[in-house]
Amino acid sequence: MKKIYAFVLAGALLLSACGGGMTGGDAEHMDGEGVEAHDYWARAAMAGGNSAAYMLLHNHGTEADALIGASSDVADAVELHLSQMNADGTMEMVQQEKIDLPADGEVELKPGSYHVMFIGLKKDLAVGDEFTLTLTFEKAGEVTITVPVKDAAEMGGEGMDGHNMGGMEATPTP
Ligand SMILES: [Cu+2]
Repeated sequence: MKKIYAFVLAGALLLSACGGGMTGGDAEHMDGEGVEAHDYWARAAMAGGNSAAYMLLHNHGTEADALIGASSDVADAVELHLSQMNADGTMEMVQQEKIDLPADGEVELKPGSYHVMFIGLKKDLAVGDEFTLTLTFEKAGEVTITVPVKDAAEMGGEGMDGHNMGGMEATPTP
């Protein structure tokens, strides 16, 4: 678990370094209230395949909330997933009914952990593309974001030097 954390942290730092200033200030920005999505991106993938979106969700409210669903027209199905490590070291993805979002707190959707899964892409998601994703929260309602497509290897594969993670087989998907 530690290995994955280090890997993901490197990706998050990379993201915040290049993701600043690209948000448009629409529904996802409700200053000091409700739920905000930050630093979102989705992994590039081919039509017919699967992809996943990652983001930081911030709950500004004083009550706990939860992500209870997501929808997009880029895929046949959009599900909430959690990737987790089995005792034998293999990764598996488990569908989640919801992803809890604590009061005045945040939850990170990231490779190898929580993610929004796109199953059966209707078109290629190429690096540089964007698509619309609607997130549904238990209390905050719907938040629609425009998600940029990025190269997952690039997002997570850099900044790994010095972590001695034993090679790419430690990289979970998605
Ligand atoms: Cu998944």
